Amino acid sequence: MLSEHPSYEELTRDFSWSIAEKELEYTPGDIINIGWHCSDRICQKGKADKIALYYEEFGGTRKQYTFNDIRLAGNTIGAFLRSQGIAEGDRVCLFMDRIPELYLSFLGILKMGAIVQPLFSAFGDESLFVRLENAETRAVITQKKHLSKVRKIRASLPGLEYVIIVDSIKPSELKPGEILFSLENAEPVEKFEIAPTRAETHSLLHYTSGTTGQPKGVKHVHYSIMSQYLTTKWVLDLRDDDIYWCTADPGWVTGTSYGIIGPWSLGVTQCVLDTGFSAQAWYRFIENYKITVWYSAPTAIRSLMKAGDELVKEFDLSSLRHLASVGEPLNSEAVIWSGRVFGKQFHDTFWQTETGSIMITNFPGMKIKPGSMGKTFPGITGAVLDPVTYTPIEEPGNAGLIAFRPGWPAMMRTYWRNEEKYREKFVNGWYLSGDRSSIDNEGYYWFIGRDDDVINTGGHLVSPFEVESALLEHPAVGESAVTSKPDEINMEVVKAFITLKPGFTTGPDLELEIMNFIRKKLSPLAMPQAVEFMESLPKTRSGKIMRRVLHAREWGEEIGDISTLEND
Ligand code: 6R9
Repeated sequence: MLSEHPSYEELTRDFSWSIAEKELEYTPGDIINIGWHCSDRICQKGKADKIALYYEEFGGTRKQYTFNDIRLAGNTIGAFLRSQGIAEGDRVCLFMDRIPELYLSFLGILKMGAIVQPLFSAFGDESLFVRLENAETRAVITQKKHLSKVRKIRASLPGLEYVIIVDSIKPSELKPGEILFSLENAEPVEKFEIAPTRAETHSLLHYTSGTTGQPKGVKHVHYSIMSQYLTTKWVLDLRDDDIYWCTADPGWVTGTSYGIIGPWSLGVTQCVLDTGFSAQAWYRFIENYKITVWYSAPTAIRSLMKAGDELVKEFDLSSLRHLASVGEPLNSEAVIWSGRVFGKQFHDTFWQTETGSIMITNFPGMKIKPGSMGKTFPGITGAVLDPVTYTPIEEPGNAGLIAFRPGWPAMMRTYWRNEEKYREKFVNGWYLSGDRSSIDNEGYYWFIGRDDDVINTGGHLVSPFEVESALLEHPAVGESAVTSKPDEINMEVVKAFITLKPGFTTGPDLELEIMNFIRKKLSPLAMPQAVEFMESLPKTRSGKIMRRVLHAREWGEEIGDISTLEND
């Protein structure tokens, strides 16, 4: 079984990124464009009539697109944006559900040389506002159903010149400055002049949350395709006849690196299911499309486990050949369970918005150690560092900070207009991931936890700072502290601790009101699953709220040094 894959040693020996350059026929200095590589080039390789995308949505609508269809759609959208006056280097935000236009606009924006800024469509107006303001976004492409959120903030965003709506809206419903663009009614553009983007030309701006300050825009370049192409081929094991399903939304990096660029740069057919989670719907989708390679996340896998083994037996899932997971710790039970019910174990992969591509993984040809993330991808030098000296810990099994030597193609180039925060990520020539793990004597990484207060709920990062700031905007809230609490399915969920302003009284109504306030302003992910009203919050003598005291209490951990606590 294992012999059909090269061994880890073979892959790592003499590794060089020129392997990807050669396969993608790229010579350093040439024009390189992700949009072109994912569509035109595939057509030129004789796959114009191959299906690129099978799409299905909750209501049952199905659509399909060949590689020639996506090439044409990319041209048509690119030409439309150019005709409107959108220029190379402008930030164009995608604010849509997982409809085909999202994927096709992604190609179109890149083809005309602008920068894609994907944002999760469940974001509320506040989450949207801070990211559009920070990026000085010039255009938003959205759907009618999300338009009200854009309208609410538009007056405060003078740089936002274009709001483009891609689905059915009556021209009479449009407000000044809003433009209707229907791909179905547009004249397909056969010949399009691709922008002469180079390796280091800016391609994507993905926002990610840190512990402090506003979310940071992670800058990626067109050359990142080298990493995404090769990791998709070697780690996700995609082959020409595969039918691939990445369950991530392109509002997050997995949904772009491996939900668009990876599979399409290889000319592989992929499927998109635009629904929320439902075990039945997911199994039915795999059965109907005969999905062979499936890339998902631990929270989804745990939810499938909860739905039970019996349900699995109602579907024919024999098409599945390779399974992989990312985003949060994949517990060994989930790996073992998947081996039992699907006959295939999930292969864990570890990476970040900042790394742009998979860094640590269980390769198809490698022994899986359930509970471990696996080993570094060839060409990646990784280590766990001593948190004091920032030098590699040589002793196997000792915990340290996960760090990588920069230099792989998909590494972020900076944080958008925040060079200082970017520089803080490097010490002694190492890029600090912000996560902790140990490495065993065979080079396998064992995840321990994050090294900051960022909450990873169901694989999505939430900044406690962002939630705390939003809470303060509620009229009843005096002070707030946000941390996580354990959760069976999502590993952790957001919990808010609040003191009230004089004149307000605690109660379940207020608790619900506050939860909804955050859901609408930020997103359902950032919404606290619990609100605890307190007389006062634990603070240092200098008045800083001590989140870690609350965190330790929620998790039943030792509180540690609280000698600086003011109100103990
Ligand atoms: C791709 C993506 C990155 C953070 C990362 C870490 C956590 C990702 C993981 C994992 C344990 C894994 N994370 N993969 N934790 N095991 N296999 O998720 O990017 O949204 O930037 O999140 O997610 O904490 O630092 P991003």
